[in-house]
Amino acid sequence: MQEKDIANTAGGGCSQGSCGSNAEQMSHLPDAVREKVFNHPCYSEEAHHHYARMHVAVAPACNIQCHYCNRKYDCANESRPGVVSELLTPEQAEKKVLAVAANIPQMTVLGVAGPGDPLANPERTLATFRGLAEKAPDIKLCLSTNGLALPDHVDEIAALNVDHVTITINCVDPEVGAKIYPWIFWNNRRVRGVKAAQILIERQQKGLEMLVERGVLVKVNSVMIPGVNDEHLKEVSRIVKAKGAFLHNVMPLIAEPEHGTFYGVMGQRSPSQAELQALQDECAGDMNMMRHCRQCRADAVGLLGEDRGDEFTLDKIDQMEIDYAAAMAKRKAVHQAIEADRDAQRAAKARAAAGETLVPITALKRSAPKPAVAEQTRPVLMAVATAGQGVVNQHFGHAKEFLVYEASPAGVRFIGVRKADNYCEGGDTCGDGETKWDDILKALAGCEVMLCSRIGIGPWETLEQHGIRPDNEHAMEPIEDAVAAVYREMQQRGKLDDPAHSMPVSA
Ligand code: CLF
Ligand code: SF4
Repeated sequence: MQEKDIANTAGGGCSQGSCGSNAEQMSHLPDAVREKVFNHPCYSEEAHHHYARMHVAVAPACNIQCHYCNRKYDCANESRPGVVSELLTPEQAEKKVLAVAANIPQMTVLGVAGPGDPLANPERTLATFRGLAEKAPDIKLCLSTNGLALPDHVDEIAALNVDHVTITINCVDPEVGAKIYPWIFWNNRRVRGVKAAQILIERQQKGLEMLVERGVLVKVNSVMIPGVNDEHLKEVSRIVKAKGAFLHNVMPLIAEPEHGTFYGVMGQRSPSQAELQALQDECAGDMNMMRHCRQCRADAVGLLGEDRGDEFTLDKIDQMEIDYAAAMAKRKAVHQAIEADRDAQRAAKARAAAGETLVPITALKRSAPKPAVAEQTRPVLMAVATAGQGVVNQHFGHAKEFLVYEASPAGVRFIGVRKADNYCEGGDTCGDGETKWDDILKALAGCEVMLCSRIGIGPWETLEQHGIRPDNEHAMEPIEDAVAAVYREMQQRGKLDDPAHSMPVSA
């Protein structure tokens, strides 16, 4: 099979429109592709519950200007704007990666994603990869780029076994591109307007084709900018899939005046949750969609959604003695334990689906005491507080984000991530901390249930007053099983009869 065909096969098996690499969705992939994605937290939605990534900020310069970027901050193609990362030399980066790998054995992927464009700084980026390919061969290498310089470096990227490349492609039409990119720096001069966008688009498409030809998995990131490229992104999705991209990650524009970006200052609005989800669903007909992106900073460390960078500052790393051979053995053992755990979760899910235990959402109609009518089978959004491992295992008060799932008779599907500041600072009296209810309620908009491992009386009552039912009965259960079980309970209690609850996602 040609490499291009291998990448394209990923598109066929994703019935729910999420990343096509969950357990059952991975089964159809060729072994070579499955090996590349099974423990990559961005390329596999399931893996992101178990495995961590880290970024090293070695690439300060950029060769284009995006209207959503302020050069003081990290590259907004892969990161939230408004955060600044600590710039490292390739040698410092190498040291940091070895330190993190030894201390966080779940870390499987090293990405270079900024703070500028990694391929506008090719010496620094490729030197980092070269050092790590030799010293830490068990770590997957990953790269994120705007694509302008990509065709010049594809051969070296492939030679260094960089298996995953993200290209940010916001348009395939130069007229649209001219509204996003005021200029590019090309062949030692600044090019502006439609011409600039045309060159950038051609280089991105050529880079995508070259990577696919060489068997490198390509993820495409797109920033959804309402009124500029939102409708157009459906065409982008179709085209990049046809060229062999593995995954499409449509991210919301984040534009605030205080970030000092062109869009922020001009009042360009961001998409709502509902708009983002609707576009992701429309693109999903043609393409595997990533819905669990956290828009990480360029020096992020840890599971997606957590940032343990403070544990690995240069001064702290200097104090660490690292025996990487011993660390690799430990990493291998930890990865085996994770895979055993994933296998057990899959087996439990298979048993449930076969009707042996609880939560067979496919059996919802079988087990419900009342005949199914339209209102009793409406979809329900549920938010989940989790700290990883794919289970409901976080206190409500500690959640900095919620994973949102939709349950319906068709099954449980992952919808996306909603960020929220945590409610309290820990301790046994969950609920005593400072309330950030505006943020939390915005994050939970449209959700009828919030599953967590624990919650205090005060926040319980507040959530109920806002029409969100807290549920801590399913602590430590696999998330999808827990969501399915709650849906079945709602159906059995007639809670799906009230169509007034079938509210759309807002915020
Ligand atoms: Fe980093 Fe990006 Fe590689 Fe992942 S992040 S370079 S593909 S290892 Fe992942 Fe972070 Fe989203 Fe990026 S969640 S911002 S998609
Ligand atoms: Fe900023 Fe990244 Fe765009 Fe460069 S590619 S202008 S760093 S957002």
